[in-house]
Amino acid sequence: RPTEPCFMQKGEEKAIFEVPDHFYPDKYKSLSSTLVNRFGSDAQRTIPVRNIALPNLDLPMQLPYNEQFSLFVPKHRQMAGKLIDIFIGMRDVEDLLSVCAYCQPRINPYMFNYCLSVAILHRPDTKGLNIPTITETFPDKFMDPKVFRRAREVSTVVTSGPRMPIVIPLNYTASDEEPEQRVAYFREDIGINLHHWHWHLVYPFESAERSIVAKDRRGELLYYMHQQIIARYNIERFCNNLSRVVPYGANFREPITEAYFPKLDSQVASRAWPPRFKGSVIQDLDRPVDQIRSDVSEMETWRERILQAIERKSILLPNGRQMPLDDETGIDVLGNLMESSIISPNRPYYGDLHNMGHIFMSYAHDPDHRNLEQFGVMGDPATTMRDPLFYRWHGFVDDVFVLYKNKLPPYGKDKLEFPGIRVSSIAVDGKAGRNTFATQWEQSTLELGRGLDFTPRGSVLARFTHLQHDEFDYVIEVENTTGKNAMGTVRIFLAPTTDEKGTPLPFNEQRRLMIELDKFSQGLRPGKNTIRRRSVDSSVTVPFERTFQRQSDRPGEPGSAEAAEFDFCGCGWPHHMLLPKGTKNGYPMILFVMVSNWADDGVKQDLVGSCNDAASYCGLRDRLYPDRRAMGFPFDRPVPPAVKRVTDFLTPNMAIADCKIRFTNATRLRGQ
Ligand code: CUO
Repeated sequence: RPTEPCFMQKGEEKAIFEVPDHFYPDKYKSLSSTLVNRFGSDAQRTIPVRNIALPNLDLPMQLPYNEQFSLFVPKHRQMAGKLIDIFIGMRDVEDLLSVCAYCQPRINPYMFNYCLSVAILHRPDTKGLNIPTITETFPDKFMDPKVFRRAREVSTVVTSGPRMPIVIPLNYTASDEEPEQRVAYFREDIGINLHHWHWHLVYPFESAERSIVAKDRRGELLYYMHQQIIARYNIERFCNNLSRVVPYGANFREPITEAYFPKLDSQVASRAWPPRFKGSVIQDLDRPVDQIRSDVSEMETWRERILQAIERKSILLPNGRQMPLDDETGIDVLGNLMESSIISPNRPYYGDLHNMGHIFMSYAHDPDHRNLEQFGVMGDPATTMRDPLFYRWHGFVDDVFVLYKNKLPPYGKDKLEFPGIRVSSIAVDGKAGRNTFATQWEQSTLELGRGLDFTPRGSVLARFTHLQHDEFDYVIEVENTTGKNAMGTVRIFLAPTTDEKGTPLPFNEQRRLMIELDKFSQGLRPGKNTIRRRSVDSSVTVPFERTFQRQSDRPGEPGSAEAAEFDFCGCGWPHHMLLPKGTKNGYPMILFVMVSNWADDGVKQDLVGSCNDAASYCGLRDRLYPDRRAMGFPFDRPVPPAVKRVTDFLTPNMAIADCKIRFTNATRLRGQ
């Protein structure tokens, strides 16, 4: 916190950091003893901070303390890259602590938090260290600011003992007149926004330490994780009588139909996040304050060059040579090129299309800073998924990747089949009945106390409503006729059966709407095998506790029951959003399963100590992506013209089942 550089609390114990005098910024120097008294009066422990030689912070300090910070702004990215390198480069944890004590009152808090989180994730000596989730440190990025006013009231009235949770309403950013509001529960879901922020934390764009950026199949995972978001959002739209997302990006000069009024306040910048009005058009940017000067035509040039590379299946390298995009790794190269990160193979030529897209859209309301406004929600990975435009932009980005994928040959039977293995059926078994998924609303409680800077201190609970489903089991019957033990990879997907008009989906469209629910390896004995798999074990999701809570150091409060580490393990789609909402009458879907040959998929590596429960969208920490097949396999490639329906696609090692998602418009309280 800005005014308490030397305070921390662990359990019931309070401790104070003893920092060398010159660590205090000039403005606090005369107050140092007052601060120590204010924050340290009830401290039981004093932690001395090492007096180290201080690094040069000129670059990261160029961002004013009370400004917004965005990973998408190139200048901010460079500043953050420098600070990450400083944090990573500290000799040991004690030195890291010292440099943090020095930086914390000087460096923009958003940037400080981001860079320290990246460093903690990547330093060998801090792996597994708990840090508070960003909903706790910066709750202002995730919820209606009215909550904070009420929190202040509550904490003034109830100065000790338990406090009543503050209830955050669902759907508070627009009225029912706005059709897009029907999917606000998805866009504004706290867990979904946390997942996205966390993903970009695990996959930073910039660092002198190349290995932090150049993770295994990073570009491909950027493609796949965002592709899955768009597929999930489109199904969510179908369930709410909305048509598919209309991609935005083929014509940057067209007005953007969707408005968005975020109703978020930045507590650090003391400003409301700016809205975007209906009919906005992105414009040339000239914002000296952010060191951004870029014309829309630049985006058009990058886009055309990328499209040309796809057309030729080959990219231009800085040395003037061409590098072919091959069938296996081409998607990874394209992901890095389009994102782009420092591992783009040719940034000077192909530019920074996706990141700058976020930037142009986030400044549509004040492209030349004449109104002294900051970026809108599109400019921050923690908030961008709130905006309908995010899905239009990533819909376009996905279409570009698909142009490339469509150049690849369809998978032949040799790639799809698993000789000797037959899947006879898949079914869903749960409380709602066979092949029926049940969804409803649920209210959960979050701790906001750490992100709120007022006294009396203590717990501040917020109660919010989100989608939830009843847990269920998959039951899969597999026959192994090879006469010996076999090892398979079980891949489970879910897709709608009809489009927004109720017309049956051709398979070539349906495959783009296949959402991954689970993937796991499975031993198969000779003969009949019945596989039962619990929905909570999904390889896509992380449990609720891990999405929201760090390991509680305050017994009796949320998070204390299940120790949840907040580091790489926090990345994962929130489990409460595993399934689309469905409809009252039961939204028809098909459930798909494939058992592929592990000999062709498996990656032999030691998984001890890695968080491997949400690897599908997040990968594994310090490991290879645990599946050798293309991400999205077997649906990532086009199919032969003869394959019109999913039934034409099936090989003996695949099965489908018709199922329904039945939504009940009722709210239950978590844990009841
Ligand atoms: Cu995640 Cu555009 O990459 O938001």
